Amino acid sequence: MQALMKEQEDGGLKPPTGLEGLDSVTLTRFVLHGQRKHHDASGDLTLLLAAVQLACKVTETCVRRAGIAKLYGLAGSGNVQGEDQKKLDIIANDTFKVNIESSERCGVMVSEEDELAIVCTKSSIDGTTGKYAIAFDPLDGSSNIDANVSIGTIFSIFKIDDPDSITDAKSAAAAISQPGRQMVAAGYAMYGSATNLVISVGTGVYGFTLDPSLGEFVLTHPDIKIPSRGKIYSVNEGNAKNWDKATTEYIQSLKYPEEGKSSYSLRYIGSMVADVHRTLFYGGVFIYPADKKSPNGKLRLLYEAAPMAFLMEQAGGKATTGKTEILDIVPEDIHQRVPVYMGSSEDIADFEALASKYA
Ligand code: AHM
Ligand code: MG
Repeated sequence: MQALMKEQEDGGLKPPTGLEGLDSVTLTRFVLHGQRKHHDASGDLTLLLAAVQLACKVTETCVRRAGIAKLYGLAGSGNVQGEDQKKLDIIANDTFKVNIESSERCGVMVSEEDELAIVCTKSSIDGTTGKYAIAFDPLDGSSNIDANVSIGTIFSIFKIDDPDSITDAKSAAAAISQPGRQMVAAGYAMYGSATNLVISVGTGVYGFTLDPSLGEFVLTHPDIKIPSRGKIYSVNEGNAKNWDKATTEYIQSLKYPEEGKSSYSLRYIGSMVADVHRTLFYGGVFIYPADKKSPNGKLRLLYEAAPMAFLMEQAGGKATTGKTEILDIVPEDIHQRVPVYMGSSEDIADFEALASKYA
């Protein structure tokens, strides 16, 4: 009885004394625990996160079986960015859309794969519009799919001020066009050698690993903090001839440091999820700059740059475009691109000092 009372006091996050070795904090329990701490919480965010979690599990199953089930290769269509869609891109997109709609807690969805913002159907129980908006890249790192290299899903969740004002794609886009600082949750799933789900609801960053035997995400990395300085830089150096002066000089300084300092190592996977995941754990910088060919860079604000910037800041790191903090940008377009420089606070501060020299 005493053990049970102890568990109730802790909201279910700490196991009764003596039983710690047997305890697993699942993502579901973690989110419910957070909800219980907010007595006025309706449970809507919990239901939405449960839908996202399930969509991640379904997508990871498809990714793991892709070779066997013949899911590699192009689907024969293109998306709004003019990029070829892979079969898995479409499966992942449909999986996220159907699960999020079914939660009935979301009013607006924005996907990398859909040109327009989507208005979700109203609740079948009380006819209300969900008060959350979600933006997602259902399968990031598409160029790595067929080579079985780590890929992932990225998402950001916002609260909508006036859900009843959403009637069409335009009002849906307006409702989700909020700066990243107003995000209520962000996260990513990485389908790698293990499947991780890393999430923040604005109170630190928590990493879960899918236990395939249980089918549950289990807390493995509580309160992730990025080292304040790292030894790795991550950028597509093949674009170097088109970089601006600040980026060129910064990368040069990492490769040819002053006497007595060690040069940085280069690691570039080409899946943002995997490159940012490594940066969170090992420190250093992840960069996708603007260049002469892509004046705003490649990565999309709402469902790539902003959610990752949110996680970086929550973990003690920084994220900037070189001119402004990524989380301060108010989106002008749901598929807007921004230059990205994110990672360890001291490393990004070094870059910002250089960028201000060329501003
Ligand atoms: P995608 O959403 O079509 O997969 O594109 C985004 C990806 C990121 O994961 C990654 O950081 C970047 O594109 C890699 O681009 P590049 O191949 O130009 O280096
Ligand atoms: Mg993508």
